[in-house]
Amino acid sequence: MDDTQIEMLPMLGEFSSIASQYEHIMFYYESGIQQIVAKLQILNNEFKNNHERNPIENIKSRVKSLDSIIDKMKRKGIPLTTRKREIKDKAGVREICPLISEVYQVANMLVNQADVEIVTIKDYIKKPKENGYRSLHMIVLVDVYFSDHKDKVPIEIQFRTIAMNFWASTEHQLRYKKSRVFTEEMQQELKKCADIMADADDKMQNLANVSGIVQPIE
Ligand code: 0O2
Repeated sequence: MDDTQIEMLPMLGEFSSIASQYEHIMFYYESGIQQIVAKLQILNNEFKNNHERNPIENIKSRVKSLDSIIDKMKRKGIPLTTRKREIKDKAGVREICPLISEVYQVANMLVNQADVEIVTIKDYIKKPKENGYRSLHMIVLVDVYFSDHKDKVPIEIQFRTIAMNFWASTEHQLRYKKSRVFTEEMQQELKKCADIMADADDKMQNLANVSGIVQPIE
């Protein structure tokens, strides 16, 4: 099934047909997610075998719900009738590491694999968003073998530390809660919290470097 099918969103009046398209296409994205998650788990286990510690704290994944796709298209002013692949994070994997060096280490190990192709990289760790959001984002194409053909399935991977994830999860809830109060002051407070998280990440990284448990970031 082709990725463009979900993009050929008819008008909202034809919602039921979109919903059935979505059901079909979920399987395609879930297969890609399974591939990426398996790769990350193998890297984590190998690392544990060789170094007696895990660089990955947690792996989460999801196929974006149809409601979220439509919400995001509205938010970005993308017409629901577009045929372009405007929403690139329909399938997402979030990989959480204790340390910043491990975020980059795991990301490099993954994209060095022959069946994983980088489409885009956005490094919000080196260049955080204005609101303080930090994470390393990649969209990759991963090979998936089906019964009679191979497809390259696009997956968005967000690599973060535990501290970055703590901030982003809480900020997401505050910002997107339907009955929300989200003032300018709250935004400023959140930015301060993001700075505290960034400082904690740096300090933890320094401690880990000094202790010799990880290689310093170049
Ligand atoms: P959800 O509900 O988490 O899925 P592009 O895809 O390049 O056209 P986009 O989508 O803005 O532009 O890309 P970007 O910046 O890489 O962000 C994609 C996802 O990163 C978001 O998906 C969030 O998951 C996360 N993200 C980005 N910025 C922020 C932020 O400021 N705070 C938090 N908490 N998360 C952020 P969705 O669909 O917006 O949300």
